[in-house]
Amino acid sequence: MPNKTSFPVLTPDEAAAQIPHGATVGFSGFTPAGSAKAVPEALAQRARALHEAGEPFKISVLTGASTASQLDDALADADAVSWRAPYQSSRKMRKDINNQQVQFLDMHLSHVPQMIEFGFIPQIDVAVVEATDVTTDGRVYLTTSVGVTPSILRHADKVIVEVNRHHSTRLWEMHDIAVLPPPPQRNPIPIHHPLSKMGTPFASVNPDKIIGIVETDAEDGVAPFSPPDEVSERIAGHVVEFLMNEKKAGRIPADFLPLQAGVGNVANAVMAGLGESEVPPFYMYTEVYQDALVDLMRKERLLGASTCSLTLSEPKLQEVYDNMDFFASRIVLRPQELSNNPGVVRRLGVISINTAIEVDIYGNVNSTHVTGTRLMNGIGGSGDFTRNAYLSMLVCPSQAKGGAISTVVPMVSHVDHNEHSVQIIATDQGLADLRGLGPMERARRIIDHCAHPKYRDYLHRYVEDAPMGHIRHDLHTCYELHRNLLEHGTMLPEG
Ligand code: 0RQ
Repeated sequence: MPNKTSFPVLTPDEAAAQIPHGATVGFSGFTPAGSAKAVPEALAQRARALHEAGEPFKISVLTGASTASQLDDALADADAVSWRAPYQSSRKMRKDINNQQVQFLDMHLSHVPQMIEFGFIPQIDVAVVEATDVTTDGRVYLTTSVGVTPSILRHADKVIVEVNRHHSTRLWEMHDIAVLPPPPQRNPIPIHHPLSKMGTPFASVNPDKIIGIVETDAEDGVAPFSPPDEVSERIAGHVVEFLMNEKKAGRIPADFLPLQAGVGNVANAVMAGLGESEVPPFYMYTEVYQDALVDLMRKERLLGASTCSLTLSEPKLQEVYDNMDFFASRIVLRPQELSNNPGVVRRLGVISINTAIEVDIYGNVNSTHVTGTRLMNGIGGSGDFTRNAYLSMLVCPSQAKGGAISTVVPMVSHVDHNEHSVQIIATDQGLADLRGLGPMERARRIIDHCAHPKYRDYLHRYVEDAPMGHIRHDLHTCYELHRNLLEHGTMLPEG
């Protein structure tokens, strides 16, 4: 085991006092897992006190992905953020981004480490990272996520380590950490199997940059999943049936292919459904390891997983910690540049399953912006996987907001994944396999298989009435449903 630390021990307030107004701060965290907690919470309090005294205090916040409530929620609630990247899921932060109070960079998660390495985003003044331990020679043993932390540690001017005693000190057994050299010195990445390892079990930092450690025992605070609702179960059913048929047809090999699944209840339902299906035991090459996977692994339905984070509710995380002899060799935790690496995703033949906000009749997908303007969370890793997967699937309920919204529309109001990358769309209504289809066939299949029956006639009429072209669109009416929604609160006012 690593040596004990001998860095100054700071209180969260003392650590927060080291971060000045205007600083760019790189925090650990990929989902709530492994997120810095004590220092950002203290920083939020400091910001409030400064604001009350009439002084400005705002920082730029860079993380791996979304974070624990002590970070994004707390800092947004204190109006302490001016710039944010690359992904978030906090209600208050979202509101501030949509009001232009916070500038937000919506980035592919696999790009973030190299953007830091190339110097394309602001210089990081302070890194605040969570670890189980840090040694005097600069080995930082990370907790439940790796995210972008190795690059933040390399590039920050000063470093604060939150040493969190809540986590298993055996987590390092799962970690596989490497930072890729700049091009053209990049050799092929030696990951040929989801469980291949290529790096070290710790992140490295120049110990002279460490200004102190903060001791904590805070939980990640991942919310447990509610049991899947009927709509999620129906979507999951279509996905599982499709994958079984692909295997029978020989398009998925007998020992299956690694899976990636996004976050949320639909993804959790799909994974639970796969566990109960006749799909053979499989591996995952994914970015988020969530609750359903613990049971699947214990039943040996899931043989192993490469991931960027252990995003587990507290009981599930404890189950993993209590059984580290079993789990440690079956899970690999990597930086997001490797967990989401496009080349590795293509090489391993990953099957990706991510969630959409809306899809259009030609297969373009909006995952991030409601009515093309209001950010929800961000693209996250969905593009890293969708563009490069062996089979790229996008799923969503056929309607949102109690039926006021059709998630199948003539033209998406924002594009995250385009028709060239999206192969399969599934909703509670059914599944559209778009492989090998031209635009008109795609439109008919998506409308008939995925749109809610209430919206099908409208969508068919739209295509038939649209001016001729390779892709038929009527630029006068392609956003009629969205306009109706904005003006009347529903997409089909008469329906
Ligand atoms: O609104 O929160 O007010 O109830 O969007 O929708 O159906 O609960 O689904 O939680 O899985 O989120 C795409 C946002 C789906 C998410 C998205 C409203 C709906 C609800 C949430 P309420 P659901 P989910 C791995 C991969 C991009 C990043 C990604 C996401 C809320 O999955 O952010 O995939 N994906 N990362 O009512 C208006 C529509 C709507 C709509 C849904 N068409 N119009 N509102 N909603 N469709 C993770 C990482 O990368 C770390």
